[in-house]
Amino acid sequence: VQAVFRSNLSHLLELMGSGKESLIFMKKRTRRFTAQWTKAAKHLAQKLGDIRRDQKQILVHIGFLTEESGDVFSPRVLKGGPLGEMVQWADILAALYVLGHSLRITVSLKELQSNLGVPPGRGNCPLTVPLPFDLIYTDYHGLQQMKQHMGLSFKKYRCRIRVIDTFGTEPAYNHEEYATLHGYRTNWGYWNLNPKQFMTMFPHTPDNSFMGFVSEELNETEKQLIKDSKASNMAVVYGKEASIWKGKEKFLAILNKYMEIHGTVYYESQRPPEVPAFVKNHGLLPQPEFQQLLRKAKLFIGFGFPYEGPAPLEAIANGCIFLQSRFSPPHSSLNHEFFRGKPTSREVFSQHPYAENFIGKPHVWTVDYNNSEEFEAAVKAIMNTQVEPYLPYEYTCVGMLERIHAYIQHQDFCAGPSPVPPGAHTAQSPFVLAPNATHLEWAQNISSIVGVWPPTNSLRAWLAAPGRACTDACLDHGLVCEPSFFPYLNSQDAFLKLQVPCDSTEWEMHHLYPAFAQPGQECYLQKEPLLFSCAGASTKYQRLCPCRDFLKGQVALCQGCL
Ligand code: U2F
Repeated sequence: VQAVFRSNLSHLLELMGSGKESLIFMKKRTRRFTAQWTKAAKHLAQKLGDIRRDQKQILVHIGFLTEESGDVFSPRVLKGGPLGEMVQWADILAALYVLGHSLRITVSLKELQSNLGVPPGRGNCPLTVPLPFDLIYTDYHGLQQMKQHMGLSFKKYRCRIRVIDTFGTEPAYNHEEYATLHGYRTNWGYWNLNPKQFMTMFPHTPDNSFMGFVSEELNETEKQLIKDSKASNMAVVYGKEASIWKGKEKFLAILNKYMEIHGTVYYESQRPPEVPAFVKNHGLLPQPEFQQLLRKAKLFIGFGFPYEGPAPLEAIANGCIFLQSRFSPPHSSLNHEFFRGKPTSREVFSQHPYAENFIGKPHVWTVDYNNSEEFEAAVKAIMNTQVEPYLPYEYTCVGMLERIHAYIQHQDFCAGPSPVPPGAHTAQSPFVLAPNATHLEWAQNISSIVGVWPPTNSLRAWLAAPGRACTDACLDHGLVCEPSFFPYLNSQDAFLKLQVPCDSTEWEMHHLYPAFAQPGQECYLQKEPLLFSCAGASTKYQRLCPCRDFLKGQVALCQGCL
């Protein structure tokens, strides 16, 4: 059956069920975005022309909302608790539905079992029940539940699973044996999935797939209206939970000299003591009213928490400037409680690194909050800075649809190891040294390898400087690291072509390989394909890095990726 784009979302709303506060929040959101999704579907249908898209049978099991994993989020929806995950799941459901796939949605263990065809209580029986789904979207909680209740089917079908994983999972943490041996074992990691099966909220590391969510898009009339009604002295504080405001009196006092400060902090009956009396607190607002508030405001200001949420994108999309603090030293799972135990060593240099690095000035100002003068100067400058509402393409409905479409169409983790390129280990390898002798390119007379996505001819490979991760090394050249290409580079020939003086070559299991070690002039190749990793660096190594181009505003996709 071919997938047909859908424009009516009422059936999806039925599928989403009811009862829980979290589901109510998600459904309101879906309803509110219907027109945007419909428009985006039309747009993408036109762009794709008449390519064949098979309709997939998809199970979406939202593990964190199940009672069996505690469901700590639902009771906090109206009390200032996290909403980012619900925003994302609502948008994933909408995108899959609009793309025309067949959906089942489960938010309890019982529903999960009945959909998997596993009789309750028979989780551990050694049966492999045929799986009626081509794809399963879930989270770490759901993954655990499936492992417990699918018996042997879990192993057989886990290549069909996609794990929605807000902050990401790096390969070193994902590989069970390696994680255990080298201190990367955490509560969450070591599932031995293909790292691309983990899908993140922001494009944190190219080792995972970037899933994202959407934010409201404004048309020209709305943009003009916003510009006309902006109050240049109005600020909204980022933080719906009172604890976020704790100890911020100093900044609030400075800000109060110049601007009228608004908050949307949840409270029961009295003003939370953390929120000073000069702040106009609206209480937690429903999403549409929060957007309205952002439309009037000039400044959206972050105090360091929550990390990497949706709200700054919404603020910027509504024409605010986002002011946030730089973290020095950066926060990570090694030094901060919030990240501790998360399967990544990624260093977070500000409250919202995506806003800092992918958007930046004039929309985003990242300053050192320990320096009051710098902070005050930024506030003053912001009041006199004009900005247009801005939403990166990858966070528009059509951008998200396009990306999920590409993943469904091309990502296949059940196919086994990627095909070896013609003559990879012989003289006739698929790449050549670029004319300027700095990197390798895919040879023009060798076509892209069939069945590999992204298309291999977009491969460009560099030898990174010592201590430089592939993630950064590729960005240095205006490209993005593409882990799917590691297998084609993982050869003696690649080092040879790059004129790296290897005294000897060894195959080992290490998440930084392939790499060249300066002392000893040794070249190391990767023995374990699951450990190929864009993230990670050590001053001991110069890593061999596979990079590719990307579409403007859509870092997940290359020029020839659609
Ligand atoms: C992030 O979760 P949060 O829920 O804390 O993220 P926010 O950026 O605050 O935004 C979530 C949504 O809350 C909405 C707003 C956003 O879409 O429109 N909202 C609202 O409805 N009413 C209000 O008064 C104010 C905001 C992140 F997303 C999670 O992944 C993390 O777990 C969490 C902790 O870092 O931060």
